[in-house]
Amino acid sequence: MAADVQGVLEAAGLTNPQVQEFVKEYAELTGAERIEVVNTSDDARLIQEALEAGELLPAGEGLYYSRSYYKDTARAEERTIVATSDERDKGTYNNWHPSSEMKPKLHDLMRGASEGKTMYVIPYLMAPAGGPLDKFAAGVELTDNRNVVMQMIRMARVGVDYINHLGNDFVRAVHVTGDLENLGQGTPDDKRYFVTVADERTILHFGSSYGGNALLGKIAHGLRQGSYDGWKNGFLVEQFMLLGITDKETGKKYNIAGGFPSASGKTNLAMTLAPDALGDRYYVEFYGDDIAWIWVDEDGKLRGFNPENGVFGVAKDTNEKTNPTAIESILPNSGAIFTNVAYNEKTHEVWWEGKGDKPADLDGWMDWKGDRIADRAEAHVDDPWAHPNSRFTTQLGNVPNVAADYDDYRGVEIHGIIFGGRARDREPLIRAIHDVAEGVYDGLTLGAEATAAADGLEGVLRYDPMSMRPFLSYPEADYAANWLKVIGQAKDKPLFAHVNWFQRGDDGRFLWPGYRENLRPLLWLMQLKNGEVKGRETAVGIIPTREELNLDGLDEQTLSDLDSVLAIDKARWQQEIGYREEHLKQFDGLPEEIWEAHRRVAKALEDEQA
Ligand code: GTP
Ligand code: SPV
Ligand code: MN
Repeated sequence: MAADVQGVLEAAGLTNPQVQEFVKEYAELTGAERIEVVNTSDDARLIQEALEAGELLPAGEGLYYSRSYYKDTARAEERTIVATSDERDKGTYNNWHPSSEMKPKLHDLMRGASEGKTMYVIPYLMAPAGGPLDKFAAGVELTDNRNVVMQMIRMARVGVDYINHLGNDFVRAVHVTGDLENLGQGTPDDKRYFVTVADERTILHFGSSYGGNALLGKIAHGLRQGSYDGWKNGFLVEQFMLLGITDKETGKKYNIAGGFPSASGKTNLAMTLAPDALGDRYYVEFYGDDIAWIWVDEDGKLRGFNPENGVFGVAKDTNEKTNPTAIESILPNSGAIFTNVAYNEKTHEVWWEGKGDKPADLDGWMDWKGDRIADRAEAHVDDPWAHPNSRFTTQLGNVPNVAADYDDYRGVEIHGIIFGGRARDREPLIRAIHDVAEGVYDGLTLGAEATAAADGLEGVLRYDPMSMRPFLSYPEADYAANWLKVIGQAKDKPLFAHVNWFQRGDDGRFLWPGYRENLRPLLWLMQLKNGEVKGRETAVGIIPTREELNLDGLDEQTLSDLDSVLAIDKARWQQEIGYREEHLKQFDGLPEEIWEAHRRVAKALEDEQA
């Protein structure tokens, strides 16, 4: 086999000699039977092949359904490792191991593991093409899984032209699925490993075909490797959404980037439309929903782009009312792929919790595991039909409010940076933070409930710095310093804010309606930046007054809950300061500015108390 790899690559127009060497090395190691170079134009044929092989099922005209193995439905954080040759790269959360230990381990697991299979060679770019960051954004994923190829075609820019001219400036990304039924997922004998060898720009993932474990351009490169490269080269790579809001009356446009942990509302916020009750004064544009690369340009402007070319969105609760834009982006002929939702084998419909009424006629319906709903045992009749981390994959071009300039490598200016997560108490709807160090401090102390996007952690309350905990690749102290350095270069500092759509009442219900209504606090933030409102100063930031928020069209319940949603519980906050101190102490060498910000907030709380 290995002998004719060169011929196959040349014939496919893959001429970069370093890439050729890389493919040869891993073709030999994994024992793949065939090599196939992938370009975006191959999508229709690959889809057809996958349908014929039963790897994809039809889900309507130009829509597809796939089911991953039932023990393989989310990222596996405890199996995810950052490896380098320098122990100083060991952080609190990056699960660092020496590369001298991890590389041989992964090579052993991968040896011969693709025998009889095709190895797809996917040249890709995690950036709008043509800019100076291309050399950090280019990669080649080798995978033995056809579904991964079709997902990558949707999520990244794919084709040989993205990498032929880049010499050695590409990430080497190898994905081997492994025998999913015999990997001991979640047991002491777990055989999966998801390793980023950051200082060699090499990604070796073994034992999954799911999302961030398998589409290596997205999470492993686009976030983990990207943030390591950003550290070494002076930019930021974050799990951030990015949107633009235009006020048609004033003609002003504000772009806001924001970090919320996985499955905590980035896609929904980035796709949001202004609530109907606000008329058509505000126009919201989608740039990105999961990742932003951020830098300061020659003019001192903070800018960012979305490196992805598609959306890998959580299906649960996506409907016409919560997220009409998402629904419009997965219509027939969009090419969207649904993963691990419920599927009707007769009508080819898909369904998930919160999509709309549950189908009354069970005929043909199967749950995310592929089990017939009508055959469920009594004890399981109420189990979810779709997996809570089930997803839809669709290209940015299908998103109706995607910004006209989303594909521009120059990115857009960023005026605001927000952090948020699922917090059932303490965090108000929004609190603005003028000071940069305090804003970075706020990001580092982001605390939220984990979600089903990470295997086995749903509901666990934990600190998730800047929403990057599962993706951090280098020590937190250096991470904080890189943030202060990059933002410090910006002439116009972004306004920071912390938001929370997830406060709950004693009865467990959400106090804020969320979704499209989330635009209201963001409009207030724009006005604050503009000096049009003043808000109410508190120890933990500036809170909108009731009068300043646009409340047109909100229901009675929301209006009566509003005071709670805007309240600061001082006792709870003082307790939080203690927890934060413990959290930050883990990070050796944290910049003094962050500690100063911490002490300032603690003191302000104390003074307020007196
Ligand atoms: P990842 O793709 O995992 O990084 O997730 P994400 O941060 O993009 O989260 P997403 O927008 O997909 O939302 C995750 C879940 O939270 C979905 O089930 C949404 O329906 C729900 N959600 C999003 N926004 C809100 C909100 O404002 N209020 C409430 N109650 N739920 C929300
Ligand atoms: C996340 O979990 O943050 C995601 C989905 O964006 S996955 O690609 O599965 O990592
Ligand atoms: Mn994400």
